[in-house]
Parts: sequence; structure tokens; C-alpha cells
Amino acid sequence: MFENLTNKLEKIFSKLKNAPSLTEDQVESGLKEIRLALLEADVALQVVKEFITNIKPKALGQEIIKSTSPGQMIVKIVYDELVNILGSKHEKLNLKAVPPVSLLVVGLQGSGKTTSAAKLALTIEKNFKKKVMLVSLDVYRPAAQEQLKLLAETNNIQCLPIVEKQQPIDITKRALNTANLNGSEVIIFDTAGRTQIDLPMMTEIKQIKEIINPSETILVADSLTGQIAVNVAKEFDSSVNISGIILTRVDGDSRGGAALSMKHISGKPIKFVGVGEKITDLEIFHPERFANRILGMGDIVTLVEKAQQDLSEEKIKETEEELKKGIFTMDSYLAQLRQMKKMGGMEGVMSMLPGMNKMKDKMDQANIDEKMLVENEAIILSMTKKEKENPKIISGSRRKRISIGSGVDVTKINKLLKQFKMMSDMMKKMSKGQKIPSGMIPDEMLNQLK
Ligand SMILES: Nc1nc2c(ncn2[C@@H]2O[C@H](COP(=O)(O)OP(=O)(O)OP(=O)(O)O)[C@@H](O)[C@H]2O)c(=O)[nH]1
Ligand SMILES: [Mg+2]
Repeated sequence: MFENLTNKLEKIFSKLKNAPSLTEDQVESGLKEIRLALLEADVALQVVKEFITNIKPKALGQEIIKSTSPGQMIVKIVYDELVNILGSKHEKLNLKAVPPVSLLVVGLQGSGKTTSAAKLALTIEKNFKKKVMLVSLDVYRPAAQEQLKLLAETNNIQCLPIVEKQQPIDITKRALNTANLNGSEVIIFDTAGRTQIDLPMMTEIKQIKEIINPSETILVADSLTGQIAVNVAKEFDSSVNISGIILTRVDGDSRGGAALSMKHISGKPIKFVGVGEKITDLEIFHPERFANRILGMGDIVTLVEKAQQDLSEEKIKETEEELKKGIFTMDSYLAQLRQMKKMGGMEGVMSMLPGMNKMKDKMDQANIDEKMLVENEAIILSMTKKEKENPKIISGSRRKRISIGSGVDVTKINKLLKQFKMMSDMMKKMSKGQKIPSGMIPDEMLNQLK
């Protein structure tokens, strides 16, 4: 995701960071390069201009240039501004109406509405613990209703039964009645793809909105279309008034222009991003985490959330808090190992860890063996509770015992313990607010993984 932009920014920053001191000229030329990188990433011109205007006086400030690590401080300034243009803070999904709460999903043809409606249903059931019913109002495209029904069925989500030839307004009314009868707390209405110039279809959305009074009208927009997605948001908003955005296909977008321009230009927040075709490939959009990823600094919090997907919300918060405080136990490590496969193997996990890009290249070279995951899991499972909480106590004799218990060679246990220590040191550093620059993951640690 956004690799092109990340790579370019990493190059610019490594030049700035490696210089022991910076002149105004060097900062100016760095800013020019950042401007170019953003433009090449298809960020709207207006947003790029504002971005540079906002960071320039800060970056050129004497206290920065004369500081001991001017490069690092400039990275921080850029990070803050990225967070700012991405929307500052996460905007929560509004489910605070009298149930059944209605959510309306709209967007252009093929933008990912139906898939996103199902993803959203699953997210609401899991994270908000509410009973959801999916409803398709797409009577125009053949088999569109069946597509949603199938997605619902395979994922155990309720779906309003299809009544042949019924029209959207009548389906809507039936959905409200059914929800009252079957106790659905949230109804997600998936609609047919339409263009903003298609007046009758836009009128239909307005009629449906009057009936259901949705707490959210969510536009689904395709990240790959860049500035078009942003304009679509603006136009949909002016005709049907949207409340938030799901940006899809972010997984395939190497540039990031839509994500970076959306809030600023359309005035509406991105609430979720689609990161793949699977039903679980929907992430809550957090500006800070995205800014971190764009700068190649990884995204520990998202990683934790994913790894804990099956655990309760409180547990996720607890682990998040622990990590923030720099507490990293063998149990949190084990949880990560177990989720690695679900998340697309090592590569998926690494892309969320600090220093992602350089790391990934090295990983490819190192040809990491998935067997390592299985062995490490066996090792951790052979530890006692005390050992897991405080691996420092694992002496030579304990290592032998673990080796016998897990059937894994002692040298591999040594490797795992070293690797664990490095990760926990890294977490401690991050928890103290230190940014982990890319390339910080030492070769030694990579060798551990081999
Ligand atoms: N890689 C990737 N593919 C996605 C994402 N979201 C949706 N898709 C794919 O995009 C295609 C179209 O998705 P749909 O959900 O059917 O799109 P739609 O907007 O409902 O389409 P219409 O109803 O025909 O207007 C499907 O193949 C999805 O799997 C995403 O976040 N990432
Ligand atoms: Mg559809």
C-alpha cells in the first residue's frame, strides 16, 4: 500500500537524516522533493500546496536547523502534517440512533459497495456487538441481490429474503418491518451503482433516505481512481449528503492520492479502508496510523488489533495499552505468530512493522521459512507461565527442558529469545515516543529469522 510514495519519502528523509547539520538550502530542496513526491502520488494540487505552506516555516525554523537532529525533526513535522491532512483523528461510525439503526451504502458502479456492505456488517457484529441485517436494493444489475445474500450466508449474517420483482422503495419498507420483527439492531442497505449525473437514481437515494433516515450515508470510493474518487465524493455529497467514506482497493494502490486528498477536498472523513477481497479485509481508518505507514514507520497498533481480532474489545485495549507502555510478553508474541497466517504470512505482518519496506526486501532475500512459525509456537507453548511473562529467567537448564518439550533444537530457542528481546526493546523505544526509523531493524535480527 502506497509503496511508491513511501519509498520516495524514505529516500528524501534518509538524505536529511544522515546529514549532521542542515543548511536552509538543503531543507528547501528537501521540501521541493517532498512536494514532487506528493504530486506524483496524485495528491490534489491544492492539498500539496497547503501541505508545503504549513510545513515550510516550521522546517526552516532556526530551532530546527540548529538542533542536533534536524532531519528527525523534519520527519516529525511532516508526520504531523500528514495526520492533519488525513483528518486528524478517527471519526467513529455513528450508530447512536434508536434501533434499528440504518446505514446507507452508495457509490459508483464497481466501487466495492456490496463487498464493503458485507465487510461492514461483520465488523459491526464483531466490534460493536450488534445484530446486523443486510439488505440489497440493487434491482438493476442481474444477480446483485444474490451476490449480497451469498456473502451474508457464508458469513452467518442476516440478510433480508429476496422477493422477486419488488422495487427499492418497497424493499426498504419491508426491511424496516422485518428488522422490528427479528430484532436487528443495524440495517445496512446496499444500493445499485450509479453516477451522479443519473438523476432518477439519485432521486431514488433521496426517497430511500427519507424513509429510513440513516444515521450514516456512506460513500464507497475506489482508491485506485485517485482524484476521480475525490471528485465523486464531492459530487455525491452535494446531491445526497454523505456522512463518511469507505475507501476500497487501498491494498492495490501504490500512490495514495485519494486517501491523502479526500478529507481536505470533500470535507468528509474516511471511516474505513478496504484492503483486500476477503470479508475480513476492512480496517478502521486512523489518520495517525496511516501517516506512520506512509512514512514507513510501521503500524504497531493495527498489527495488535488484527492479531487480537478474535479477542474481546477490552482485551485489545489492554494489549494496546501494554504495548504503548512497552510491555511485550511471550503471550503477545505468540498471539502474533498465530495470526501471521491469517494475515497473509510473514509478509503481511512485516508490512505493518517498523521499517517495513527495506525489511521486506531483506525478508525476500532471506527466504524465510514458514516452518519457523510452527517451531516458535511450539517453543513458546513449552514455557511455563512465569517464563512467558519474564523470559529473562530462562536459564540453560530451562532451555534444555523447553527443547525436550517442544522437540526443537536449543540453538533455535536461543534465537527466539534473542529475537524476542530485540522486539521488546523496540517496543519500549516506541512507547517512549521515539520513532523507529526505517532500517533500524538490525541485520542481526533478520538473521535470527533465517
Ligand atoms: N483488492 C480489493 N478488491 C476489492 C476491495 N473491495 C472490493 N473489491 C473487489 O471489487 C470487485 C467489485 O466489488 P463489488 O462489491 O461487487 O462492487 P459494487 O460497487 O457492489 O459493484 P456494483 O454493484 O456492480 O456497482 C469485487 O471483485 C471485489 O472483491 C478491496 O478493498 N480490495
Ligand atoms: Mg453491488
